[in-house]
Amino acid sequence: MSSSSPRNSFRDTSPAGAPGRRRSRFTHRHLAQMASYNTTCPLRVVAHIDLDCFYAQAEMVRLGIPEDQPLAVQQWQGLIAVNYPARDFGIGRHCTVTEAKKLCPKLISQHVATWREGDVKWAYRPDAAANITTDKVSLDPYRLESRRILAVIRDHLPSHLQKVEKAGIDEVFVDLSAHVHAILLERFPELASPPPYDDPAEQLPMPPVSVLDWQADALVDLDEEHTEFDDPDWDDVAILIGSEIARSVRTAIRDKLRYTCAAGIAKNKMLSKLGSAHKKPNQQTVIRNRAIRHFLSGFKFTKIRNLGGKLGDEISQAFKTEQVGELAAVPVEQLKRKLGDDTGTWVYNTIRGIDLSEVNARTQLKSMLSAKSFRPDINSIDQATKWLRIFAADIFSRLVEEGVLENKRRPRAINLHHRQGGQTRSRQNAIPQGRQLDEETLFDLAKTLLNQISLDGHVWPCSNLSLSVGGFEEGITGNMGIGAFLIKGEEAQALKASSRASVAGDASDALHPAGKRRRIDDDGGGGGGGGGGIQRFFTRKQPSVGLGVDVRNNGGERLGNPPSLGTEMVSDGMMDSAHELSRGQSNRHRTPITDYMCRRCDASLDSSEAFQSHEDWHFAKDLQEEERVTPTFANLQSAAAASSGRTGLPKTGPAGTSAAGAASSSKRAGRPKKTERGQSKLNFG
Ligand code: DCP
Ligand code: CA
Ligand code: CA
Repeated sequence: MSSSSPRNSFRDTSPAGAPGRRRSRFTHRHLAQMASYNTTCPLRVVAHIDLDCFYAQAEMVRLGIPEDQPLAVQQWQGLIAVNYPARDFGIGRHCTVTEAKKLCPKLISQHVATWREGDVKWAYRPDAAANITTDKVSLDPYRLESRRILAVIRDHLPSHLQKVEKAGIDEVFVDLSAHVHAILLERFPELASPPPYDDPAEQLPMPPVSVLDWQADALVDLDEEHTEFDDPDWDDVAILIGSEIARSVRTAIRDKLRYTCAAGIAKNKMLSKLGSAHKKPNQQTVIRNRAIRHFLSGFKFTKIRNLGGKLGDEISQAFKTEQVGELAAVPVEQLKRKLGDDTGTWVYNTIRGIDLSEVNARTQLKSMLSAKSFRPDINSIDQATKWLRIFAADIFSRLVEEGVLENKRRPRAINLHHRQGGQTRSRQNAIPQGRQLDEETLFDLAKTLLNQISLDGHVWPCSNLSLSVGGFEEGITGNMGIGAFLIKGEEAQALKASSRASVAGDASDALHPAGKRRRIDDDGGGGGGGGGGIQRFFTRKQPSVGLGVDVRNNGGERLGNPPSLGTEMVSDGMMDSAHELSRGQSNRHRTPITDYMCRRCDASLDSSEAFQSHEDWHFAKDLQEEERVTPTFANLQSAAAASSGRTGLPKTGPAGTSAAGAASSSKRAGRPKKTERGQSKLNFG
């Protein structure tokens, strides 16, 4: 709670509301809206904080490596993170270890930790890179660091004034509005007095400041019609306070854990995310409202959250441009004609920097997944069982982190997903409640599921197995009645249904991008879209329970396979016990979810942004491999590239508009068959 009043950075104060002074553009109502995180509030302040070269920093911190030493994180022969000193040598994620070492012989190339059969825990192993067939990557070290960082962020912000959304393994959105509001009232007591005539529509006095000290922040230039000599209004002051808070959060992370990060501060998520990527590493960028147009006009719209991928391609083809500046000249009617009403409106607003999506304070983990793609395929139940042992150990150790031994949280369902070429099969079962969960139980359950799948016959060779648990029960304490351990009727039915065969046979299923399989939450569209959001493009059978079965979209494609743990399939997440308890109260038997699964490597991403960046990575890798075709993968390239159009669909657009993507969904059918690429690609969070 150290930062509720970051250092004051205003100069040249004069009495507020002095005679003859102009009034603010903002009203008392606007000011009040800040306190309630109203997403339409024009004084809203959102920060996006993203760790610099995260996995690489995690290794540097762990190994005590000096900051100027080039280092990359290796997974098999590829690199998955590269620190900034190494980037100076031209090394990037596209490099192989050999190429990178050529560019910089003193590069430290640290392999990720792996699980190995027979060992009880993951470990950093000198020979991991040579053991792709026997080892399985563990990202636990990064998850743990991610969790520590989140804890620092949350500890640093006043508990009653924080709204933090974990948006990926190394990034968060923070809605700072209520916090900034409190600081505004503290610093400018005149704001606390009631509005004249008690009318909230009355304008505020102008801020009693004419110069704001932005310290070391990268300030985006103002739109043409504004100048730095214009007096700042309250939105500038609010964003300045937001940037002070962001800076103090970054300092806390640095001081306590030795990590650096970048931040973007603006009035919404989309802009703050673009801001954090603007200047890296270890810097923050402020996008004042008066600078939004100028800032966005230089971007390709495909860089904007949710505007990449297929939708971005469609737009650039339809309007023959990739530039925001040029697309902004297109009238909304024309956008609607080409893209449909909802998508057209959504795009129109988005490229103008309008994004009313909420910062969603969910920070908990919803499920856990442990998976392996096999190269070569495996051929027997014995081989598969060995992997199940590792998966069970992997998941159990993460459950212990989550407090399963103390009965803080425990999963209620387990799912095994099996892939054979283009065919996927999955089985799900309830995890017996009421007694201590242990690794052996998980292993036994997994074996049972495997046996059920084997009954289908013809299940070998197998190219991928993944085990997941989900349906977490929250905050179970010692004195709860037996009811707490029972699955409610509706859920039980769903579970029963889903433990019957759920075989998805067609090749297109194997290609289904995660966004399409995303389960639909029934919380009324927390992202701000009410019933009109992305939900409209899907139907579902189980209205409220995260243990649903198959879901088909309106095109008749299968959406729900696997892992049928419903919406609770986010594999990486963080837990905060206080927060969790409060959620646990209202959501004892169900937690709202968003879920993006990558069908290429079984990564589970917990936000569309994370999914998008993940897909970007696959895409870049595909391109790179096209240039460096190895005989083994030669036949996979074009299909992989062709299927890399992403579907991390935007959730909801501004009020009343619904998600983009409708226009493109009809064109997604019938993609070419793609083969799994194996874990050498990536194992993401
Ligand atoms: N990651 C990965 N594969 C990707 C993208 C990311 O394995 N395609 C992992 C490694 C990264 C971490 O996730 O360290 C965070 O991803 P970022 O995209 O935020 O990239 P970095 O943090 O590495 O770099 P930057 O400093 O550009 O944010
Ligand atoms: Ca990062
Ligand atoms: Ca990131």
